[in-house]
Amino acid sequence: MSYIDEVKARLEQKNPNEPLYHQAMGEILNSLRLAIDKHEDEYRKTKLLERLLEPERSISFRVTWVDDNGEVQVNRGYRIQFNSALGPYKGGLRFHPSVNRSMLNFLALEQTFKNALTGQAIGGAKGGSDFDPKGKSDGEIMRFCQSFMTELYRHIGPNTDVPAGDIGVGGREIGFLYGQYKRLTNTVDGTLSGKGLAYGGSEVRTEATGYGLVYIAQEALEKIGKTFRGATVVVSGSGNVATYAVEKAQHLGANVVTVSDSSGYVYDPNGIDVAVLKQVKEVERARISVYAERVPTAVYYPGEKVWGVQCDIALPCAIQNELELDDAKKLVQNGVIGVFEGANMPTTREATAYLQKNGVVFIPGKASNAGGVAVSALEMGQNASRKHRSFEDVDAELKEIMHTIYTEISQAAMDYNVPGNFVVGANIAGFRKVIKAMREEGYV
Ligand code: NDP
Ligand code: 2IT
Repeated sequence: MSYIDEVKARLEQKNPNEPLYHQAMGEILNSLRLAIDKHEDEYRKTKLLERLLEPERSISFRVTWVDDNGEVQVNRGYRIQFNSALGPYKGGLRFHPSVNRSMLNFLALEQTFKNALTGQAIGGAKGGSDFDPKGKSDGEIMRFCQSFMTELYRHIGPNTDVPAGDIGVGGREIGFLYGQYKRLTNTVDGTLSGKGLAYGGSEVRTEATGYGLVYIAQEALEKIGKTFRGATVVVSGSGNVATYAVEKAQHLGANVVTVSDSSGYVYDPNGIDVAVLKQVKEVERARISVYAERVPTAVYYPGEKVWGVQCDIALPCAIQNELELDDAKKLVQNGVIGVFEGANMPTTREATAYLQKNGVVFIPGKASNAGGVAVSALEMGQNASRKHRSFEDVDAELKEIMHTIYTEISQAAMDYNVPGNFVVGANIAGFRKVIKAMREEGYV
């Protein structure tokens, strides 16, 4: 059996009931075959893959809080500090009822490769809780965040681990978490990115993931003589990543016709009105169906996904495994040219393979959504130097970072004779950086 297959079998056995982790690990290992086979003996001897795929530290903890009815609630909190070879642990926090160890192992592993691709000195981590923020009052959110941080604070710090947002964790939650961190540590050191501009946040962090996604997609499209200008674009999700992907695609002249949430999707042939979208989702925290009640040209399709809508470009920006094989078939049938992942692992492996086989340009999330964490690292730099950079300055650097990522993943794919296969390119380019540091830092 090859070293890769041996490691894969052993890790699946060691992490039973972790399908998302198996999926993320499987995709990475499959891509790495070309890079590893040449060094199989050395890597086997130094147990390189076993080390790479075992998180350095996994923390899980009790989070108790009192709801508005005076009832005690108990949730589970996590932080997976996956790999610090390149720098302090860095990655978001997800608050969603589906959160479990498998999901966070998958996300922390992806984050390790993604952070390497940004070219910044940051390791990989992820955390969160099975807490469901939907329908909770501001007071409940605050008390939950304070209780969560009452345990987490001892494990993080500006040179140790810097958490940020992810699903269910945006500016409001980061504010509550950071306030409690400061109270407990009596330090103002910036730990946590995605902070408000009034207290150490960076310009462009809110926009960074969606904007970065569209920047890298535009570059890939230009290489094949296409562009966002005049293109019809389908976006899934209506949270942070989706909203700013819609906004930037529109800046570039696209007609974005959908957004969605877990209840259904909205189709607006006139193009999504971003001001209404922000009002409904960011201010009112309402369901996306409310958008269709406000905008006369929009139609709401309950319980359906966006992938059947005719488009040139698709941007999955909601959640893992939201774009399945049947969805990929519909997209190809409708003539899609490019699929660029805003979410983490939104496309199943079967769907990815189908899109690639049918000549669709496909960039995986660990490369295409890296703009968010990249600007988080710029926020860390601003906090360390106590300098505030302008919107234009940070935006220009974000664009440059996305360009460098595109160049590196293209080159890595070419090095292994699979030009245009950005899945292989991203995994190999990320792997090379992480293992170089791991080998130089010794075996522990
Ligand atoms: P948000 O919480 O702001 O938004 C999440 C969106 O996805 C909501 O519209 C939500 O709808 C929708 N959604 C959640 N579950 C499902 C589901 N089962 N089916 C369909 N839609 C669903 O999160 P973000 O925008 O921050 O994150 C979106 C994705 O992008 C995630 O995969 C995240 O890991 C990834 N990402 C985020 C980054 C960031 O900077 N925020 C950076 C890089 C990647 P509902 O309200 O109904 O739950
Ligand atoms: O998946 C991700 O890259 C994020 N949720 C952002 C992480 C960060 O540290 O900004």
